[in-house]
Amino acid sequence: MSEDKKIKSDSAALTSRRSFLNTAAIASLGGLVACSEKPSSMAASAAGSASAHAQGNSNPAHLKPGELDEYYGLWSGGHTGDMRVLGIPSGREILRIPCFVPDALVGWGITNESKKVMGTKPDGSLKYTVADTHHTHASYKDGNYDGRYAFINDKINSRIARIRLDYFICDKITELPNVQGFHGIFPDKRDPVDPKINYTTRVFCGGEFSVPLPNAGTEDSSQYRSLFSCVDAETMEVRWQVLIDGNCDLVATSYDGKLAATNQYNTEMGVHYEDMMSAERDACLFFNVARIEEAVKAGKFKTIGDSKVPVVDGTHAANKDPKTALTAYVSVPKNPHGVNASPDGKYFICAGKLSPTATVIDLSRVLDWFDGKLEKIDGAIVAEVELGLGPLHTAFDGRGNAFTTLFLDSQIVKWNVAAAIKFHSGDKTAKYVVDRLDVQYQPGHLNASQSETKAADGKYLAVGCKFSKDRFLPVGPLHPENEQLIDISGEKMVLMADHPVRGEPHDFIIFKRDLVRPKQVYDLNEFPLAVKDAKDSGVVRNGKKVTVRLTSLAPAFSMREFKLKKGDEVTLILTNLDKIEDLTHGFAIPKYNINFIVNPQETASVSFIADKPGVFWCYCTHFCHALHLEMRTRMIVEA
Ligand code: RUQ
Ligand code: CUA
Ligand code: CA
Repeated sequence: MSEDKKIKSDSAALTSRRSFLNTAAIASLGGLVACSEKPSSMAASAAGSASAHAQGNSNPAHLKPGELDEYYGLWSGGHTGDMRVLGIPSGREILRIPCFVPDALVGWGITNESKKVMGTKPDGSLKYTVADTHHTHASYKDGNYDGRYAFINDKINSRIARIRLDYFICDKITELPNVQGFHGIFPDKRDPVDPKINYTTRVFCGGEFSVPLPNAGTEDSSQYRSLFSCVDAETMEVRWQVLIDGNCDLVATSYDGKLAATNQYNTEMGVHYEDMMSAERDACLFFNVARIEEAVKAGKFKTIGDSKVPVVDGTHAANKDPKTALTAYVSVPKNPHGVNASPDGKYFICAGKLSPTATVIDLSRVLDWFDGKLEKIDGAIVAEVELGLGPLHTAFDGRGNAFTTLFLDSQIVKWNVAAAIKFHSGDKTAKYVVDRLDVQYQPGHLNASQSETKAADGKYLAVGCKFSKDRFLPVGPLHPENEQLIDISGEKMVLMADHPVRGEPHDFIIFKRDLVRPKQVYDLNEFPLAVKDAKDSGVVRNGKKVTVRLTSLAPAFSMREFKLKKGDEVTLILTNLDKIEDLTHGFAIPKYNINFIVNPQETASVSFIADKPGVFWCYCTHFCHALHLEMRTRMIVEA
């Protein structure tokens, strides 16, 4: 089929499917998904793998043993509550980084150090043990990743976690006050005012669900509101919040630091989903960061409940005059999902979800509106073009093309942004759809290599397919998800690989491996409790409070046994004195529900009551040495 004919038939199909979408079918999206078996997808998948095979052994997704990947991928784990690190293009999972929920491998949620990061109740137990991570994005410098941090959200308990990208560990978690359903997250890319600050200092967080403020449990939904929050990237404290009309969903930030935005699917502020779909248009809500911070400085804020965080007024009513407005509501079609910044710094793109369109918003015009130079804020819309059914998220190749997931169509559509703008401005000969590729099945997020940076390189596109159906061996009712990798270096997209992944990754970023400088050995001095010399080992008693100091050096712990008395309140500190890369030890105490690891030069501690008398073989759980099985110490608890 010639390119011309293909595009024509595509748009014909689009129109008919669009009218289908506008019928009551939309009221049962879930049903639509479950029964959308698509013979055309199967045919296309065969074609897709054929072209991958055509590449023969040169398929870059198939790395030879010992070969390293070119890119890192950071994946949010979904309701496993962790972050995952993948190598791209191989798709190999290299690490899971625990943050919000306990992790038995490393002892996250067991050690005192990890509990302190996670947050505890007054009795010392963990405040939360469930989480739902959706979005992860990394810190910037000069429009590219600087390898310092990644940030990730927990939708269930409205927490933001920071991951240090030197050790690939979580070092801070903050709970947002007065927010439920914290969903979108995005770091800023530079300061809106100070040109010297050309790196991330803020992280913006979108509150999706509206609640009474403060949350006194009222049923009257006219009292419910959502907040947009700004967290300090260094201190991880909440700097300010904005009270808004409607809700927040995903978040994007501009390359000049001046604007942040969130797409809004519930401008109706409905509490039932029918109400949330009642309006034909919703919005993309823009925040003028510099003005908000001026307002906070000038004391133009209130606080809510026990929270001390300043809250400025970003509602329609308080922001009618563009010259003083903190916020601007750009209208976009019905229940949009996803807002993404193009790597040229010019546009934010909202996908339609319940509308088959993408809306392209020109950021310079939004700034014009704030300056009183654009009469109507909707004048910032430079394109609103049809892409297909259920558009959700958009990625970029750095060559002017956008790639949008079509959830209902189970497709990725590649489209040209400049052509879409031309088409929208009246040139109906402008062909903006460049290519379509069926994916298996129902894609949510997608992202391309370096797509969220000025260095978008248009090589690989990963797609998170929410349903894998028939793509893998059946394993009972719970299917894995299917992460697919697509080669986007040419005009046509080529499917390279399928990977089953444990549920339920959402979003991810892919970046060049040389942008991070990971360290494999800790610095002893980072740990205030470090037992720096095996000679400092021992048991120190202060009444019932007992401190056990221990070191490890393959294949032995510094004490072969240690004695406690029943009822002792014990804190056991273990420093791994091994300096060799990859020499990690574990420490398990049978019947005391304790296991954790110490990496080279790391110190970790656990606290427990020695409530069970007996002999307990504390042993190394992490394979470290030929004498790994012999690596033990006796904990003797005297009755
Ligand atoms: S949302 S499938 Cu939680 Cu990222 Cu769009
Ligand atoms: Cu030390 Cu195994
Ligand atoms: Ca709506």
